[in-house]
Amino acid sequence: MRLDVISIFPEYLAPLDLSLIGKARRDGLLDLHVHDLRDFAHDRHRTVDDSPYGGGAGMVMKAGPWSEAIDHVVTQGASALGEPAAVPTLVVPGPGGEPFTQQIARELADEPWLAFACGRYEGIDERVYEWAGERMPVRVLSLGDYVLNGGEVAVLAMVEAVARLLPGVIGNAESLVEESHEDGLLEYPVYTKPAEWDGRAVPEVLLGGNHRAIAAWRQEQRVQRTAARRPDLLPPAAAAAGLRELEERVATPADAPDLQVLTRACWLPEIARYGMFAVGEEPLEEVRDGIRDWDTRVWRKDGQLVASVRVRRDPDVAGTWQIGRLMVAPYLQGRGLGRELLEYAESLAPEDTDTLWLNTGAKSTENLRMYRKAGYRVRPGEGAFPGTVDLTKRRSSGTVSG
Ligand code: JD8
Repeated sequence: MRLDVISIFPEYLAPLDLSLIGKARRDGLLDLHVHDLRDFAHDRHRTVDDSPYGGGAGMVMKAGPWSEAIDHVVTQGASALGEPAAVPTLVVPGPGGEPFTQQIARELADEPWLAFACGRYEGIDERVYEWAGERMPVRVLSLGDYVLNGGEVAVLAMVEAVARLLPGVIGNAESLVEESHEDGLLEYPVYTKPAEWDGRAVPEVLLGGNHRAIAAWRQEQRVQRTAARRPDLLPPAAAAAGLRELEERVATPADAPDLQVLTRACWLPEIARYGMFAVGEEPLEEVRDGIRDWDTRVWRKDGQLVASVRVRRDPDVAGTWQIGRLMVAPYLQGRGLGRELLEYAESLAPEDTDTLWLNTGAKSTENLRMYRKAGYRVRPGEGAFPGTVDLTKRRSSGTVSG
């Protein structure tokens, strides 16, 4: 990739000689050229700015030097690329620009040639944007909702974000995959030696060598952190508005494949943490049997199955209403949908119900916390399945009580 940067402070871009970007330049993966705008101002003082028409504070950058500088970059670059008609995508950082994101970094990384125009003062004469737009693609991008004194810092960040996506720049491209903003989730916490530091231990799961467990723990950390720190990154509607926004239906055998997927996604942490394999490896036939034997409700968002719960009269205990397989898609967890599902499942209980029953992993801390908060009590002894506990709550007619 060819990169050209125009600035009145070319030395500001010196950090791009360092580290991985510097190495990528030396390895020929990146062809970066920095140009001094003042080289295109021909008066004695190499003036690139003047007072703003209409008055006001500060100075505005003149169109002349900019158009000459951009012309020079295009001519020099096209000849270097051996494509006389080639033009770069011109990126002009500005506080009013389109927010720069990982998605835009990916788009720019697919370009063969980028040119960056670093403004200063109060900005660049607006006619330069129009002039350039008639000659090449122009993207006005903002680094973030705060004010800098010029475009150089933004260009440093954008060049690094783009260049590190180029093949060969980052040693193991694998590490690019699990990064924040790559898939809309923030990164998981990282640790290194010593295992004990300042009386603080590294999470046990990371020391166990069980890669499935580690992957599940890390995914869960990513979802929780994103929900806590950047809920804006999570799909809005289904998360915020709750079940109401989702299409609810009684499940049919046709839902079995999607239900199997959701079940495995929801049981992965259980499997990882406690080896609760049974449910996580339920064959499709058994999923269909479950749909036949339970009143199973499913909720879809844009066709994707994102939540489910099933209920039935306890076949062995009259008056007991069983609630099971309460599931919320991992990316929607942590937003109260589970509690809503539970309340909904309770509301389906027939009039003659006196006890609400459910079952969960004996060590499923989050589930146990939610059920206890909803008034359920853990029954003594092992639950209906190995490694589980049963929980019940008395239901007096019309109302639900502990
Ligand atoms: C380019 C001149 C300074 C901006 C008067 C302060 C980006 N996220 C960002 N914040 N600020 C910039 C940015 C600021 C710039 C220039 C980018 C050129 N300035 C101006 C308008 C108000 N001064 C930016 N990307």
